[in-house]
Amino acid sequence: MLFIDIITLFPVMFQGIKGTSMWARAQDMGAVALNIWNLREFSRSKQYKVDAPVFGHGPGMLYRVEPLFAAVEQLRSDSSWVVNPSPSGKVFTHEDARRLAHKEHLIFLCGHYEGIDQRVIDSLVDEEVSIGDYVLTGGELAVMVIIDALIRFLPNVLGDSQSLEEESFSRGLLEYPQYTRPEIFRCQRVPEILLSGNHSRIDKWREEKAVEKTKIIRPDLLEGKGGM
Ligand code: 6GU
Repeated sequence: MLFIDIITLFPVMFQGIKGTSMWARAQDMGAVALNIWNLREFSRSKQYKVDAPVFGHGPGMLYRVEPLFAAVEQLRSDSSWVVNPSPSGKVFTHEDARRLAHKEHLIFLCGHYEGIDQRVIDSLVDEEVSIGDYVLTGGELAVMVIIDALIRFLPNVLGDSQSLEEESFSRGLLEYPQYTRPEIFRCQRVPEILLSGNHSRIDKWREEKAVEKTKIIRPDLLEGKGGM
């Protein structure tokens, strides 16, 4: 069982996803235990203030250190791994999802405004992760993306274990095109070969299509594979 604690000022953002689809399934089967904590409840100041202006000059508010220290120090144990989502972190990949899925306990911070006080990062955070080269208004969506990606690696969460192995990125290729019924829709036919029943020819066709697509859309994935 993987324990996940999320510290956020906007717990409501997680309510929908927590009870939906694979997230619900993973919790129901005991693969993951998710707890959402309101950062404000860890603030001891009268007005429950959790933010303050940045020292120096320029605009922006930061998360104060005290509530974050109180939260992490209450929740963590020796086996905890603290992740701070941030556009200045290392870009999150399929391999990071697999690696995080093998931890015992993950604690996610969700910064807003301009971010969090550097002392939190220096003393509490094990890893900073970005989900891509753009800026979100807060860490919650990034945390959802990260958890969604890692949940797929928890044992038995995906019904058909093949779908994990065959997918894009495990093989370093984008996914080949797939079709279902009907065979003809608005004059567009399903490629004949997929109806042939010939598994080895279908596998070969899928591989070719995957390489073709990867060359056009993500040539960087083929670098170093002798595929260019
Ligand atoms: Cl992890 N957080 C925020 N706020 N923006 C991002 C991000 C994370 N990754 C990309 N942009």
